[in-house]
Amino acid sequence: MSDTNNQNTPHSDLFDPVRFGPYTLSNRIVMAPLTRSRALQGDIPTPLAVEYYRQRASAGLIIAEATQITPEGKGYAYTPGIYNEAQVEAWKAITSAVHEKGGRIFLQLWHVGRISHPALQPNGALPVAPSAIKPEGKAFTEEGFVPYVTPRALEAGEIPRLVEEYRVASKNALTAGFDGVEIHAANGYLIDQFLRDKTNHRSDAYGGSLENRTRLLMEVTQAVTSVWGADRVGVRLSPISPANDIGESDPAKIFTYVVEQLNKFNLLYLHVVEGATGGPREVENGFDLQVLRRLFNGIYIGNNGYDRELAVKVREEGLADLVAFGRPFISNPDLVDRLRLAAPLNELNVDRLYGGGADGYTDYPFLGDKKAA
Ligand code: 8OZ
Repeated sequence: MSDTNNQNTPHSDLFDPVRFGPYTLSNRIVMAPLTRSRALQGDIPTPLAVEYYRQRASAGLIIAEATQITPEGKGYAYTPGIYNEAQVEAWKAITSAVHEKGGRIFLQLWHVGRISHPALQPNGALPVAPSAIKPEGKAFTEEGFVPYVTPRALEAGEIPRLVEEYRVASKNALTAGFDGVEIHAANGYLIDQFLRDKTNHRSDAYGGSLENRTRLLMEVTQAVTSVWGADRVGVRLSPISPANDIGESDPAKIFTYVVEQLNKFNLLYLHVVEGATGGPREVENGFDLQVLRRLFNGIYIGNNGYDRELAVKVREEGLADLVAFGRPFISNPDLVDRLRLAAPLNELNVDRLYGGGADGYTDYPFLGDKKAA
């Protein structure tokens, strides 16, 4: 075998096996966690998700879609949960299907905090948050889009229950056959709301200083690693993203501190949304995220706006260990083959991202498939 795939595509180690904690991944290409809003009543993953993830099992690693750890952690219609047995059983079918295809799959543990609405909450309660500050924007409910409300500030005495919910969800993920878990600390959801001074105005042990704002993430990481061991746990951050009306006066300072603190756990990986989530990689008032990569003592996964060229380049330059692709994985179940061969990609059907059934979910063609009539 030569070290080229064809004349035009010099070898990249993106396509080579790589050690990943206790695992060997078949390549360095990660399927990013992607909300698809197709779960059944009771926040149970749809049987269609078995086929969806099986189709994408050639990713070196799949990070399954954000999944609420508790009913209060839900912020969008039809997202799946990992807080009861029926959900665990449904996830088992998914992890088995991926494993049968030789893939690896982690679960992303999610609590949305204030990015929710009473229509999505048990007993129509207010969403919870570090502080009672209303986000700009609208929630996606079963009745359509409705403006966010002012959330209820969590009492300090409730935080142990919250951390316990992360621990139980972590155990459930283990029972469900996942290979590991990712703590969702990005994109303006609950943990990110605690980290940042725009959303955290607390005056107790969970607000104010860098240490206090980072405390919830530390406690959650402690709980999750107590179940999994640090070598099967990652954390996702989006340090310079404005997603979900989040904001911070000094992102470089808090996120440098966060990574220093995370280093104490010797986690498997750090997964960074580079830029504005789903948007430009360069943002105003950003900072050089390579600072975090250099500081972190585990594997660095880069994400956001990657194409083949950029992924190959960051590997050549050593700027990321693994590269996560989001939207390209929705429309290309065989994305790894297509990138390896520098083949054209299927177009994304943006009208079928959220909600619905197989359409725009499990019906994207593989290379060599006959086009549907
Ligand atoms: C898009 C739509 C709904 C949720 C995230 C979990 O931003 C999400 C999400 C993205 O992390």
